[in-house]
Formats: sequence, C-alpha cells, structure tokens
Amino acid sequence: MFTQIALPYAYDALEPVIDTLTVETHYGKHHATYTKNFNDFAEKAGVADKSVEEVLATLDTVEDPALRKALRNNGGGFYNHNLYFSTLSPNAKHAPEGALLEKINATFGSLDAVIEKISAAAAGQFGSGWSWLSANPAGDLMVSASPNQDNPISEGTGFVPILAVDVWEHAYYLKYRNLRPDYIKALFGIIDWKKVEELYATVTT
Ligand code: MN3
Repeated sequence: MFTQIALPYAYDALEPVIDTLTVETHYGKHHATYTKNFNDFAEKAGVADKSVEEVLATLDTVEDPALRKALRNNGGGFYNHNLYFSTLSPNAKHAPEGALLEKINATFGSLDAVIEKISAAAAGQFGSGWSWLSANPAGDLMVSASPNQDNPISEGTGFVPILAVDVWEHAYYLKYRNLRPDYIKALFGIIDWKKVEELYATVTT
C-alpha cells in the first residue's frame, strides 16, 4: 500500500506564498487521486510489493504499454508530490550548509546560481511538468526539468530528486494566474533547505 505523506503543516500554513485553497485541492484532490490510482495500477501490474522508486526505475519490465504509462504517470504523481509537499515549510531554512552547500558551490558557483538554474528550468518547461535538483550516490548534483509526472528516476538518469518545483497550473494558477515565474520566485521562500540537506545525505550514503 502506497501512502500519501501526512501534510506536515496546515492547509493555510504556506500563505501568502501558496493560498489555502490551492494546498487543499493540490494535496487533498490531485495528490490523493494519483495515490489511489497508483495503488490500483500497481496491484494490477503485480508490483505493489516494490518501492515506488523501484517501480519507476523498472517501468520497462511492464509489458502492457497502457499499464506502463499508467504506472509512470500515477507513480510519478504519487512520488513527486510526496517530495514537493515534504520539502515546503512555513519555517523554511533559507540556505543549505555543509556537504550540500559545498557541492552546490563547486558545481554551480553559488546558491543563487543554482536557484536561478532550477527556476529557469521550471519557467522554461513547456506545458505541465517539474524542475528538479537531483543527486546521485556519488554526490553529484544535476538540475533538470521533466514533462508531465516524469522525474529523473523514471527517466533512468541514475539521479534522485531532492528538490521539486511543480509547474503544473494546478500548483499556482488560482493565485498567480499566468505568472509562473512569480510563483517560482515565491516558492523558494518556503523551500526548506534543511529537508533538502537530509535528502542529499540519504541519497549519498
Ligand atoms: Mn501538482
């Protein structure tokens, strides 16, 4: 049974960056539906005993193309939103420290530079999708974007996302309308780098 993370804050806790109705609908409807559908399709495909990461990394072993696509979309939707909601916080730590900051500086030059790169990938994603900061077990970092509910795991990159920017319109349209870049800029005010540091440590150890 794949379980949607318990939201670690109230629906209104991310105001004014993300409005209450958006969090309620995004988590309570969109994310809940991906979770239910993923459970149903995983059962049907006989992969319900695997981890979601394993399912997404081994999609090519699912023979039925419709079922493979359903697992990719709904497994991605389940996984991506667990990451997104768990890395937002009303009490966000605004900058990373330690190993993650050192690697960011070595790879991208500065924290501002990597935020700019993630933001540009998010703003430039045509249609619905995501942008990511990802890590691999060697500690390398990568910035990328994905369409739909794909992610660096289902894309077979060998990287695992540790920071997620959801740029589906359901994530921002009620408040920001067509102004996706304004949402992305504001979102970095509630992305909790403490959580991102923890995920980096998990991926690299
Ligand atoms: Mn979403």
